[in-house]
Amino acid sequence: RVLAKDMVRAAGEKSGEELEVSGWVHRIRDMGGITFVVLRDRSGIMQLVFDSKPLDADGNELTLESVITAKGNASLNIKAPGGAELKVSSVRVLSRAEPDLPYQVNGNVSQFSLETILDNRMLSLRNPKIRAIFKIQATIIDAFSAYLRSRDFTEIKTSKLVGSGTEGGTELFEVEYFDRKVYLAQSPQLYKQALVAAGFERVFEVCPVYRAEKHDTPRHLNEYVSMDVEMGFIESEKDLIELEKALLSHIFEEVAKRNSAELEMWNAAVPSPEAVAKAPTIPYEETLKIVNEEAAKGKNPGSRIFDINPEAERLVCEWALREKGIDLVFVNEFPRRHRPFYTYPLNKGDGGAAATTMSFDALFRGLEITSGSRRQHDYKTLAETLPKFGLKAEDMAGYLSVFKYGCPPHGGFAIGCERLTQKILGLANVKEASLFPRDRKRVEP
Ligand code: AMO
Repeated sequence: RVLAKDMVRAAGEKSGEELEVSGWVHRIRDMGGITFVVLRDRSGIMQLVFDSKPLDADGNELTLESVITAKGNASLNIKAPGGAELKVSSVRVLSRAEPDLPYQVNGNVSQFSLETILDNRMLSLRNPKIRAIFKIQATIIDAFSAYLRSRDFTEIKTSKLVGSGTEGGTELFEVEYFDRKVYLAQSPQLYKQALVAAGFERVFEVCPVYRAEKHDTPRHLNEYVSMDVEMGFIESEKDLIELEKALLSHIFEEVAKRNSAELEMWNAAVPSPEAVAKAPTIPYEETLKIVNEEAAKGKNPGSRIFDINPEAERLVCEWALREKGIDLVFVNEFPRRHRPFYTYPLNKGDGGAAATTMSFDALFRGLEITSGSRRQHDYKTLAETLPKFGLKAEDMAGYLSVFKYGCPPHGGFAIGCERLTQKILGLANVKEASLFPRDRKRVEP
């Protein structure tokens, strides 16, 4: 079987030979005497030429999206998509599509609303431009994993059924588990830390996580893919920022190398490693200052921004693009009140709400894509900290035992896979970067 991407080569190397192609009927153009059919396979599209109306074995006309196999001779034709075409001598319909397609697969993606695209997900995923999103996502996950393996990280898979939350108590989905209640994991946080302490030292996990967030925004999913990293023997969050810069550089390079066609479909580009190297790290308070100076130049010069909210994320990225040549910013030293209980203080022994922490976020093209931090690994301090975050030491006994019996200083971060995909391609909504997104209303398909 010859793929669409290899048609030109096949037309040259195997001229005169009969070739076989298979795929979905993408377009049909009946020109009277001859019919052009554009066939789509996993690699792209190709043109088939029939000198009479293509029919199946029962004499039915070909329908869009039917799956067929065709045989014939290939020849070069600069007017055909891809530059070659197949003159068909025989065709077999492997699976006939009903003619009443509820979604126009060969249409222009931008002509459909997100609702329509998601309501018809099984068909909309057939569109090459939509499928391109997930080809790029596959590269992101592959490059993420490959880079970490090359740095001696071990891949882990941890349970998604957990006894308690980690990222703040409110966003948990309850699950009935025999005669008790458990929760869907919001993050592999506690397990990745436990495995560092267990001697793995360096671990990573790519996994679904669950957030019972009630709001419907272009940046939130209720289930998303978390790309998690945890690393022992670090000094501060700055070691993690260095690691993430190298990791993102590698991911961007691989996407540029393997997915140039997909990037082109979306008119998108990834930053170069040189640009990533220039991404600034700015402490939280200083970031707020920059953001407010930027806001003062904008539409509402009187309004003040007190938090790194979505508006602030956008403004600081715009600033960085202008001043540093890259819209990637690492914000570090967040106040304790903004971070989970496990975050390590910047100044030893400082547990107060006003204290600063060894933590960071990565903001890319106006959106938070990563949170990370050094973790508190002192057993006593942790046990004292839990109640301040509304957590009970009894519920967290298993987690606490990690620190009771020898745990190195460590830290890590998590990249939201869909958010990174969204920002690489410039998608308006993070749901576009999820194969089967879950939101408050949608659990189908
Ligand atoms: P955090 O809760 O900030 O940190 O999440 C990490 C990253 O995950 C992505 N993300 C989301 N993506 C889509 N929909 C959501 N509802 C959503 N929530 C978060 C973002 C975010 O930056 N345990 C820590 C990480 C760590 O410190 O290792 C954590 O989960 O890209």
